[in-house]
Amino acid sequence: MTPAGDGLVPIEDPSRAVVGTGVPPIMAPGYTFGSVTDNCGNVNGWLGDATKYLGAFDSSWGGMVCTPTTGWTLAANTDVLLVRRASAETTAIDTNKIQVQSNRAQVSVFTGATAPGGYGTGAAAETHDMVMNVYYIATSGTQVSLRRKTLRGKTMVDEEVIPDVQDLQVQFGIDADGDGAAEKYVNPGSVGTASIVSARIWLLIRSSDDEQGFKNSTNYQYANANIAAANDKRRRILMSKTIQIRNAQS
Ligand SMILES: [Ca+2]
Repeated sequence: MTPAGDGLVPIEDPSRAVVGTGVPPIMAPGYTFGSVTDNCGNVNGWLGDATKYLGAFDSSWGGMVCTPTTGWTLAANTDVLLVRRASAETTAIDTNKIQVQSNRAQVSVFTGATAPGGYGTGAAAETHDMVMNVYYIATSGTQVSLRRKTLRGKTMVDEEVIPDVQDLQVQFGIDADGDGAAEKYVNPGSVGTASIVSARIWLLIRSSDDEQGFKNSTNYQYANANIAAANDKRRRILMSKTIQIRNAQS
C-alpha cells in the first residue's frame, strides 16, 4: 500500500476491502450463474467463470449489464473490477448459496445439498462459500462512492464499500518472455495473448469535508487516468497496490 496523496485522510488501507488479504485464487470449471438473481446479465456466462480470479473493464461495464444503485451512475473514466474467489473460512453446505468444494488437487463450484464427489473425505475435502464481487465507482450529483455488486446467497446485491472514493483504476502486469515476472502494465482490454502475472489497483480517495483555507491544486496521473486539479477544499490520497496473481481475465 503506497500512500501518494497530498495529505492525510483518515482511511485505513481501503484496498484490503477490495482484494482481501492473500486469499488464493481458485481454479474451477466454468459455472453458469443462471440461478443467481440480478447477475449483471451473465453475458456469455462469464460472471460465473471461476477459473478467473480477477477481471476488469477499462472505463465501462464491458459486456456486463450491471445497474448501479437507483439514482447513481458509473462514474466517467473509472474502471470496473471483478474479484472471484473462495471464502477464506470453510463453511457448511447450504443449498441457498453458491459454494466451492476443494481439496489439494481440484476445485469445483456447485450449488445444492450434496457436494461434488471425488474429493475424498474428512479434512482433505473442504467446502467454502463462493465470493463474487464487482467493484465500481458510483456518482450522483457531486457525490462519489466505491460500491460493489456482491453475491449474497444467490442474489447479487448492491452495497456501498467506502464513500468519497472518486476513482478506481486497474492495470494488468503481463509476462511476455515467460520468466514469470511482469515486463509492463497494460489497461484491461489490452492484454492480448500475454500471460497476466500481476495486477495494480489504484483508488483515489477524497476527504468527506472541506478544509477551510486549503485548495487542492494537484493533477493526478496514474494508469490511464489524468484527473485535472479539482481546485476544491478537499484533501485527497492516491492509494495503489500490486498483487501477484496466477489467473486473471482482461
Ligand atoms: Ca482505466
